[in-house]
Amino acid sequence: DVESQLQQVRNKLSPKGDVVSEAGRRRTIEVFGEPLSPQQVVERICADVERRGLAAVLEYGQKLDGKQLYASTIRVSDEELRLAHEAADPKFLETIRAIRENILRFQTAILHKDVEVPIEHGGKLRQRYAPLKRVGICVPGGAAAYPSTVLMTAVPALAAGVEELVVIAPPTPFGSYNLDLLATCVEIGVKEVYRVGGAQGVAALAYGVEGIPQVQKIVGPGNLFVALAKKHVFGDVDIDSIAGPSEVVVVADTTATPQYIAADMLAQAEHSPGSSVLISWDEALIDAALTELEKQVAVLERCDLTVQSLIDFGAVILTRDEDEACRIATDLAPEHLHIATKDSEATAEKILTAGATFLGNFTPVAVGDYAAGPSHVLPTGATAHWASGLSANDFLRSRSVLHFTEAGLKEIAPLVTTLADKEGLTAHKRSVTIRTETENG
Ligand code: HSO
Ligand code: ZN
Repeated sequence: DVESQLQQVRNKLSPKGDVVSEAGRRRTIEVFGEPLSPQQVVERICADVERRGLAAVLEYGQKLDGKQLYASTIRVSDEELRLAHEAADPKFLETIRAIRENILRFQTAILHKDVEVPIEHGGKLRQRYAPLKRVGICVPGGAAAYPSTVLMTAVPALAAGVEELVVIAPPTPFGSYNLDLLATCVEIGVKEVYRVGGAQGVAALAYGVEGIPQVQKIVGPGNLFVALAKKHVFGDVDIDSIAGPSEVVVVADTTATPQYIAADMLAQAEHSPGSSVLISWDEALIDAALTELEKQVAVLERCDLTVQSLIDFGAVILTRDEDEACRIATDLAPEHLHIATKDSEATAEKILTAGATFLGNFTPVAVGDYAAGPSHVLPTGATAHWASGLSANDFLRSRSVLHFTEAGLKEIAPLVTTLADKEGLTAHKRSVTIRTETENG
């Protein structure tokens, strides 16, 4: 039946890696001489880093990442950063600068602005915004180097006015030993980079250790240990969302170009795991897209991985009509939604639950991944029902400012006193009436 088929697609679309999957949670790890769940391991690491500081961070780096670092080498030195920047291909740096400008322009435009609302009988209410001071960014370093992740997290923070940006990346060739990654940091103005990853890296940022002052918020993707550690330290610091593997839902009609659709689905599957779902009410379009998929995947560099990803996390859904397609896409709430229909703007209005929506024939998801302006850190695994992508506004705190005149207070006083009476808080009531009630009433 339809519901059970849909559930199958939901499962495919939400692999969530091992972050929340049964298999991931049930796994046991022998780091502390006894089999423990990933969560227990992360809790122990975090507690240990909180208690013993840098010594614990360095020990876990040795034990888990197989890299012996010291208090003097855990921070990437200014000299190393300078050399990495010097060694970088000028064309690469030019690209980073151009993308930085794109992100800055968009993120600055969407920043919350201070708001002032007048009080009718006197005074004003304000909402005021100020940037966080110090933010930590986790950059993964396992399967590949991701300068784009530095851009898509650090530049929104810069747009918000964050002064101190700290990058942590594991001590790997794709992590904090990656020259392109370091050059990107330099190019956009990140001066603090630490060779630490995993739960110990998150804990170091959250609690602060010798040489790595505490941050106020930790953002950025990571593996199971990073994700669990971010959850663990939330409350001591703020975090962004917990991102799972990348996903796309493509909604297409007969006007779509099968070649483009296949290319977009492959781009997502290439993340391996990456999930691609095609929804259409046009059977011929689906057939053409599938034929194209087979043709295009064969010549891909990462062909085997991509095919496996398609098998494990790919799906095609033939619906009765556009409305049904939109209902299903809404239910799936994908990280990326691509709409290739005759009137993509109109279709988009019917699917409001997506991290980012890409319209028409000339907006492949990859432009959002790399260069357009909105951050590519987006809600996955159907969390787009309630979560939003990372933006400059996530690096702002808001505070409200209230300023009543005497006349304004007189006007609102009865509302306060009635509720204070109800709650039995007489001192609250008195703090108002002492100001509003004169001798004669
Ligand atoms: N699609 C990923 C972002 C990314 N793609 C990085 C390529 N590099 C999550 O939105
Ligand atoms: Zn991508």
